[in-house]
Amino acid sequence: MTQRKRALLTGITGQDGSYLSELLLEQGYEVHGIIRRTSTFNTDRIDHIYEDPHAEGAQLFLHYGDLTDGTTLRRILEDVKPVEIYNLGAQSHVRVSFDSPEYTADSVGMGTLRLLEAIRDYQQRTGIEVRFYQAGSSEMFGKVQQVPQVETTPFYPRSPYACAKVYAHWQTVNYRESYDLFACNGILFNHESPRRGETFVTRKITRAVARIVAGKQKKLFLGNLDSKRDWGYAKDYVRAMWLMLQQDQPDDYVVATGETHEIKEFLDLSFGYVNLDWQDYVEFDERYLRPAEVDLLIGDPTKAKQKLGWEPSVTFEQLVRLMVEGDLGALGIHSGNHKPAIQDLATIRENLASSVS
Ligand code: NDP
Ligand code: GDR
Repeated sequence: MTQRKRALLTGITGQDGSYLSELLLEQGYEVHGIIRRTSTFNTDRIDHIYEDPHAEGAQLFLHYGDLTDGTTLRRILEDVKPVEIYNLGAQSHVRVSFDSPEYTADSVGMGTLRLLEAIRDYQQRTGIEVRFYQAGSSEMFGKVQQVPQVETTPFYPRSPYACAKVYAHWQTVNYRESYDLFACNGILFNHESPRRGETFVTRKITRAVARIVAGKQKKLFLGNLDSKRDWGYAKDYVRAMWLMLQQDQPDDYVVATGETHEIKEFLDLSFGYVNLDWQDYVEFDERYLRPAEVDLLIGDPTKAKQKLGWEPSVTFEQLVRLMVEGDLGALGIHSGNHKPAIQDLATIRENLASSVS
């Protein structure tokens, strides 16, 4: 019997960690994830694929650890003996990184270095090749210098988060060149899904749409609506991560749709989906502004298309619909198939009230 390939993920409880785990399990991997000890459960996104490790045939295993704790990372690596490691763990909120710059740098920047050091020693000692994926970000491009952004576009990070990601990016390149490590940087542009964290702008909007429809929320407070983002679907993007580690040579890749949209377009589509006008609900709150903003992101995924055979499968309109439907569904509101079936807010609320009473 051939042994299953073992993969180790940091950030398994996050949006991408959950989709990547599903993909790896489908591909026949044994999946190991590092989770943080928290006072309440934080495994919602992976509960549907988790099995009791005592159960015969269990393929998903969880280990307590933290990117700020190098000793534990080393111990987990020794125990699990993975052949692929995906470093997805991070304090990933750009606005929050201005409030907690030191912790952000520690988890994102130093965390990556701790993991790389552990892999270097493990690989040198055992002779086993470990392939490494680093979750890089379009935020590294920061201040617009060139559009669309490609792998060779210079970085100009504009937040503590982005500065820490640039550090992690170059450390990854350095370990590849210094120690012959199979290490890849994905430079991923924003990617979203119904599993997106609730405080990122897209999910904040679609969740508010559903809550407004359900009568649970009256207003939506947002910050800067002028920035533009290249938004794709998270499930497509984790496929690109996996493909990078299946190549003959390690390399760095931009993963993006090649289209950019304003936040106002996202608002138009998501509120429009339930026949509401966002201007009646959205209000400005300066607390959501950042001290420095990234105004325009648009990626050119040509290299990923040519070398990895990767393509995004979901359009911007489909992504918005998926997310609005996800949030409506979570509140028990079913909007019908792929069209704005919600005609009348009062009727929806009436139906909802009768379905829960
Ligand atoms: P999420 O914020 O959804 O998930 C982050 C994950 O990191 C969670 O599992 C979280 O655990 C874990 N984590 C946080 N701090 C630590 C720590 N100190 N040690 C170990 N784990 C930690 O992020 P996404 O899934 O959206 O993104 C995955 C990665 O890709 C991140 O590194 C992000 O910066 C990067 N990225 C994301 C993009 C996007 O658009 N989504 C685009 C480009 C890059 P917990 O559940 O306990 O909080
Ligand atoms: P971003 O995503 O900073 O691009 O980082 P986010 O959704 O937080 O912001 C996108 C844009 O929306 C503006 N904005 C608001 N943002 C939030 N979160 N909340 C608001 O109320 C709000 N109002 C306006 C922001 O100013 C910004 O211009 C995401 C994260 O997933 C990173 O980890 C990842 O690296 C990058 O995407 C690529």
